[in-house]
Amino acid sequence: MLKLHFCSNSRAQRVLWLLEELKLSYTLNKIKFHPSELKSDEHRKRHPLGRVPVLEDGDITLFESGAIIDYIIEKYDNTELKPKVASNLFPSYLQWYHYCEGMVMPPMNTIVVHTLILPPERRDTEVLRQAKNLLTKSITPVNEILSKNKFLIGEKISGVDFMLGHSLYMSDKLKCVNEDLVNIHRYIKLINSLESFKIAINA
Ligand SMILES: N[C@@H](CCC(=O)N[C@@H](CS)C(=O)NCC(=O)O)C(=O)O
Repeated sequence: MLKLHFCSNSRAQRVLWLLEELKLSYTLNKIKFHPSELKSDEHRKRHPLGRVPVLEDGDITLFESGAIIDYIIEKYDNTELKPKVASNLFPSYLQWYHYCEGMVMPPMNTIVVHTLILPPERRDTEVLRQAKNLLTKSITPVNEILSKNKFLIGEKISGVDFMLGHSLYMSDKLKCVNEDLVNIHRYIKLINSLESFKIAINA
C-alpha cells in the first residue's frame, strides 16, 4: 500500500495529483506545515531535513518530488505518462521535467522565504523583488511551448505536468504570472478543471 506524507499548499500536491490521476489506492498522512510536526523525530526518520513529500511503498521510503513522480510512473502507470526513449517527446520530457526544480523552484523558494517563513524584520524587499522577476522570467519560455501544446509537452497529460504544471499554478498564486502570459493562464484553467487536480489542491 502506498502512503503519502503530505502538507497542504506544498509540492506534495504534485504526488497526490498523480495518485488521483492514476486512481491508485493510497493512504494520506497529513502533516501540519509547522516545525513541531515537520521536524519531529518521527518525520526526520522519513526525510533527513524534515520535508514533504515523502512516499512509502511497502518497505521503500522515498523523498524528492521528482523522484517520487518518476517512481510512481515507472512502477504503476500503464497510460504512458512518460514517453518511451524512442519517442520524439522523450528529450523535451526530460528537459521540462527537470526545468521545474532546476529553474522555476529556486526563485519560488526565495519568495516563500521572504514572504512567509522569515519573521517580518528579516524579510528583504529587494531580494523579494529580484526573485519575483526571476520567477516570471523562468516561466516565460513555458508560455511559448504552451502556444503549441494543450498540455506541457503535447496533447496529453504527462509527468511534466505534475511537476512543472504544479509550479505554474503556484507561480500564479504568488502573482508572478503576468497578464501577457496568456497560454499559461489558459493552461492553469485547464488543470484547475481536472478532478484529480482539484482533490490534490483542496486536501
Ligand atoms: N526538492 C524537494 C523540496 C522539498 C521541500 O522543500 N518541500 C517543502 C514543501 S514544498 C518543505 O517540506 N518545507 C519544509 C521546510 O522547509 O521546513 C522536492 O522536490 O521534494
